[in-house]
Amino acid sequence: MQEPRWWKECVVYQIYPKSFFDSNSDGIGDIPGITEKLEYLKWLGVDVLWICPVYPSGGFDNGYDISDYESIAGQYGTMEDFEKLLRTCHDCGIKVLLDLVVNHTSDRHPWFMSSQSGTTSPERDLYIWREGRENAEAPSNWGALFGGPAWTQEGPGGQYYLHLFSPRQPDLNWGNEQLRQRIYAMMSRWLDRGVDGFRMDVISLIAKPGEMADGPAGLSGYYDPRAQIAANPELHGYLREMRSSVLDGRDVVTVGEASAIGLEQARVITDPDNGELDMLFQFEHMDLDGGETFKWTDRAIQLPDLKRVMDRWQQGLDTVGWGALFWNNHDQPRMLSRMGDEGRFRETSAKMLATCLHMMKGTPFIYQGEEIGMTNMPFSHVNQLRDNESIQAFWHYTRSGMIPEQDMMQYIRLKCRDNARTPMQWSAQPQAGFTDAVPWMDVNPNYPDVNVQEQRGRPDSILAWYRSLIDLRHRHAVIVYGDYTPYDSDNPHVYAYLRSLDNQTLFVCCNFSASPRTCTLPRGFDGSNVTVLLDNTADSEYLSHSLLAPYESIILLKEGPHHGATHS
Ligand code: TEU
Ligand code: CA
Repeated sequence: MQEPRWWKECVVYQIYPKSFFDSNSDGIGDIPGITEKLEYLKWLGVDVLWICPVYPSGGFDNGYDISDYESIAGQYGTMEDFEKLLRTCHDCGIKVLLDLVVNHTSDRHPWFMSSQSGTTSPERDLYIWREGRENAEAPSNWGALFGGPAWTQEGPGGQYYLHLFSPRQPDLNWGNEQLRQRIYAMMSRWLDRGVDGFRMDVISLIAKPGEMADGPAGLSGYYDPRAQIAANPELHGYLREMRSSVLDGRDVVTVGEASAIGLEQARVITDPDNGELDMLFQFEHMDLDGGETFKWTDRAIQLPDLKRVMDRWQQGLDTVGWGALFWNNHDQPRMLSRMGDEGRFRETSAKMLATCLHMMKGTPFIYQGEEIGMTNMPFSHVNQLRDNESIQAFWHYTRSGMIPEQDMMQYIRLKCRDNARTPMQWSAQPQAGFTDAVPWMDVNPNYPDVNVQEQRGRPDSILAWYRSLIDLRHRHAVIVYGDYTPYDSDNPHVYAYLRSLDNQTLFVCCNFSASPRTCTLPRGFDGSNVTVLLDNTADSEYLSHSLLAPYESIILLKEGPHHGATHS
């Protein structure tokens, strides 16, 4: 069994503050709004909050372009509001993680303003500047994730600066010792305030290779360097230095957002013996419905692919390392719309998806609204969008003629990040009880039927189901520390797996389809020593006939020796 740690036994709730709850009627969610809803979060049973950036920013990427790491943006409140939130959380036994965005800053950060003031600036080297090539070509054909080149020239004949996301988000130079020390000092001051750890934004990309050479260009005409950067072994040195400079001796947790990281590297990064990060988010399962035009396709995630990826990561981190489990976050479309059913089986499929994730090995993350079955937004016009990733993509692909407008709007509805950023649906009151002003972003029109208030009193609601899953994790060590064994791996419609610890075996079986499906009971699970911990389907025929109803998920607990994954 892995080394017991508090953050392995907890459930984390991710809050996107701008869309969570507006306490002062300006249409924007804020920190006092989070404090007002803590009673709900405590009732839900979550142990930790991850709060997305609330710092002053350049306003380009909804806070992921920071212009001051150590204060609070006025729209969210004051530092006193934050300290009150932190105190109130700790008083009710909830820990708080902040978002650490240190791969880049805003171009409005004073550090960058100084750096770009000229080649003699003492802060020039805090960022990544390179000479252009002949005939005013950029230093390399690297592309930015939000479109266009990853290099911007500071002026005629001037140098170029690197920005992996957008020109408004210049990348910091982690090769610069002074920069690293500034980041570590800032982290230490937040931890001294009592913060319990960090979610680390694109931490896998901070170590740029010395040679930033051209790579094979994609359809965009640019090369996507993220996999190459993430593979740079220098990353481990920075993470170990961060641990020894800031984190050692503190009982805090670090969660790396590690796009483009492979399993082997993830094992190195989260192996506690290496002193790097405690856990990380991998994204292979979230990229399964992408294509040549990035996420802008109507391709869907296929269950066999999801099983292959999740089984590999579950087994890969089973004995060494630790994963952060998620289906949803502020960058992803709602998983209920992506792999569940928004119609007749909305509640059943939402519960099934939750079961499948929460019984796995790793720390589960719930993204705001997921626990009540919020779905994607039926966007009808680009003017409803607020995310520059979506807006820039819409105009790029339609104006270039690569994707017709109506197709692009369909891809936007399926895949855009705005889907996750519509206001939290608290009640059937106007604006879903999120605000009594005009919200910064439209509320999903299904809020009269999908909201916290309607579900909080209903024992068969999605919300009640999440509370039960969280409670099970708190009460059963086999869910946290049990070994993971795939089961019926070739079944194209059912995702099943086993968890085993000491004398207990858990069997988790999830029908991902709208039709009845079979999945043979594992050997030894047909006896009297089996308990049904949860089943989202009344009058289930699974135990009697191995028949799963549409989107049925069932959790069985067996006391006694583990027979392994072979069929009965
Ligand atoms: O996301 C990193 C990242 O790669 C995501 O942008 C994701 O791959 C993409 O949005 C999928 O479309 C982090 C933050 O979570 C995201 O909100 C920021 O926009 C990004 O970094 C830059 O800070
Ligand atoms: Ca507000």
